[in-house]
Parts: sequence; C-alpha cells; structure tokens
Amino acid sequence: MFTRAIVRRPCRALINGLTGNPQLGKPDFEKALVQHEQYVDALKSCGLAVTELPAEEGFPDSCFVEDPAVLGEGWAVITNPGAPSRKGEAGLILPAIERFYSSSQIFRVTDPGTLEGGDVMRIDHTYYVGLSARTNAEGVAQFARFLEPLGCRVVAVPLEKVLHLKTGVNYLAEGHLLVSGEFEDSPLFAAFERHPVPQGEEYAANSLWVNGAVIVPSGFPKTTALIRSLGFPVKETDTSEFRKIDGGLSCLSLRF
Ligand code: CIR
Repeated sequence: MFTRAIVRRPCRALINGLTGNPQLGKPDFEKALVQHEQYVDALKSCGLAVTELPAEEGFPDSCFVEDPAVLGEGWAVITNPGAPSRKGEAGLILPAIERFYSSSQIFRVTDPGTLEGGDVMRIDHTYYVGLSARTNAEGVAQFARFLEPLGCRVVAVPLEKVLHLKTGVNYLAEGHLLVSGEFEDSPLFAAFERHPVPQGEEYAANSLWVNGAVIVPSGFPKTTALIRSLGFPVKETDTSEFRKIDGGLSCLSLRF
C-alpha cells in the first residue's frame, strides 16, 4: 500500500517535451494543467497524501517525476536520466526526496550509468529494469548494487520497441500483469497471469494500480472492461495532452 505521492505541475515548456510521436501534435498547455489536477485528484481519491512541486520552466519534461527517482521502503534512488535534456531533473527532484528520506537512505546513479524510473517495475521484492535507449547496463548494475544488499532482486529486461519498460508492461496486483507488444510472450514474465491489452489500446498498458484500485487513461474502454473483469475498481483520468509527448499515467507521479 502507498501513503504518499510526489508530482510536479506541468510547465509551459511542456509543449516542447521530447516525443517520438510528433504526428500527435503539441500538447495544449491549459488542457494539460486541468488534466494534471484531475490526475492529482485521482491519486488523492486512492488515499494518497500528494506533495505538489512547482513547475520548472527549464525542464520541459519535468512533470514526469517518475523518471528522475525510484522510491522504496527506507531507500530512494536518484537516477541519471539518459535523455540529455532531462539529466538536470535528478538534482531538481533531490530536495523533495530529502523531505522523506535521510541522506544515508538515498543512492545516486552516476555516469557512465544511466537509468530512468519509467524503466523500473516492481513486483514484490523484484525490480524489473528495462534496458532502453534511456537506461543502460551500467545503470542497471548500479541499481542492483544499491538494492541487492537490501534484499531486493534486480532483473534486466532488454527492450526492443517501447520507450520505457512501463510503456508496455505494468503489474497490477495478485499476479495480474498488463502486457502489450513485445511483452506478451516474454519468458521473463511467464510466471504471471498476463493480460494482453486489446489491439489499438496499447497506450493503456500503462495503467496504474494504487491501493487496490486501478487508474486507467480515459478513452480505452476495452482495457477498462478487462481490468474491471479482474475485480479491480477502475478510476479513469484523461492524459491526452501528456500522451502527445509520450507520457503515461505512471510517469506523472512517484508513489511510496
Ligand atoms: C520523455 O521522452 O522523456 C518524456 N517526453 C516522456 C517521459 C515518460 N516517462 C515515463 O514513461 N516514465
């Protein structure tokens, strides 16, 4: 169960956020602000106390706070984002993390290692980490050096197509795993009950389990029905403007 979340309000420069999907157009900033507020309300409705950090105009992608940090019980890792324009977000998020973790609990990924939190998926005491364009083998090795002494297992997952691991695979609870594309048949996840996201709804593979409920991006009715059929209450929230710059539900918060 989570008790807290950290988010950062979108900045106006959001419209220049990194994207591999320019055909979707630029985000509408005002609309993104409204969607962000609704997202925060969804987190609060799951029982989380939400710390809202101010917008940072120098970092277009800084509302995606999941990437510069990974938080656990009694430890925090400040990452080293692989995207050059996002590297500074690590230092930017640190003061917020220091409000909740002591300096001896905070680890930092450093060059030549790179790692982004969107590549880290927790299932119980195992952390699956995508080897992506943003996270390299040295980043995963450093992450493992921090966490293995704490009793966690770290498993590297080579990615072929998606931006981050959690773009395509997300753990709900009770053994249920939402999968799309390259993860549907991956032997790494064979032990779980895999639920392929219906065709055309791949974006909704990034749905977010929070304290028993699942937050699902709105506009994906088949995925919503699938998740409901598994017995999870669903809360829908619109992330259309974040999607235009490759942002999903999980990347907009750190839950801990
Ligand atoms: C980026 O390309 O870094 C941002 N535009 C989107 C980051 C999405 N983060 C995530 O999936 N964890």
